[in-house]
Amino acid sequence: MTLDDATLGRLAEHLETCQLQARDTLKITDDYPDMDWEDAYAVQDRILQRKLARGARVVGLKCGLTSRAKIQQMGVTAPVFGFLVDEFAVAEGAMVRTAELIHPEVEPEIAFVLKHELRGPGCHVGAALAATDFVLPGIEVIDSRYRDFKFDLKSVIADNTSAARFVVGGRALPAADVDLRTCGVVLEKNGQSVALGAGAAVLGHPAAAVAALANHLGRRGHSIPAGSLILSGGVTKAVAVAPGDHVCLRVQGMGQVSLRFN
Ligand code: OOG
Ligand code: MG
Repeated sequence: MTLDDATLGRLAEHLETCQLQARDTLKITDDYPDMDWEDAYAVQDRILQRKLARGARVVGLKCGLTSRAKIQQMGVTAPVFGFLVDEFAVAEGAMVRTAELIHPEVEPEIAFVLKHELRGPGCHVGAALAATDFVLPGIEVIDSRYRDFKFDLKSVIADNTSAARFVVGGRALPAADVDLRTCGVVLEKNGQSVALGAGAAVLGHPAAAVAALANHLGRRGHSIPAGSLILSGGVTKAVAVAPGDHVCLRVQGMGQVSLRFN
């Protein structure tokens, strides 16, 4: 850790205020170039503490920057992890208000729901699949608080990995009933296919992202609780959305889930 308590608290307040007021900011490493990974996750934790103090509920966890497409799009090198609270959850087919967001983009993801706790280190695809109750399609709406989505890894971790909204839906399947590597993913915007891929784009197998999350939490003395919903990360690059857009994600064998933006 390089940052003191007061600074961590101030950065968390700043980034959360940007989120709540839909205002952008410059990346925080511009002012704190020496901040380390622990500092970055400590700022994220403090944002969560602020939300919990106001009555928020944690509804899940997310992995980000787990596909080559996302890594190339954002110019970064390693996966990142964040939290999902109830204020981010959107109902299937619902309207997302873009006025509450800065510059939203959508990502096609595979969501996991665990039936057992998963505790790292040492988790692998097999352990993640064994702990999985079912998988289903999910659209994540990311909205970096950083101007023009320009950030480095530490800044984006502190900003809860750009988490803003998400929806899951379609058809939930037991993980054993689908080959998550070859399973096709098609993201449509206003009826046109705008991004497509297969599950293997996410670390070779989307369950590898869940295992990486468990290993990340394990290093910090935590685990993924049973019942958790986990977004395993965008399969393709993210696609910008604007008022009037309708976005539909189709995942092979798992139906579709959609969102509208106004
Ligand atoms: C960071 C979050 C990336 C994903 O699925 O890869 C993410 C960003 O690109 O703003 O959620
Ligand atoms: Mg994502």
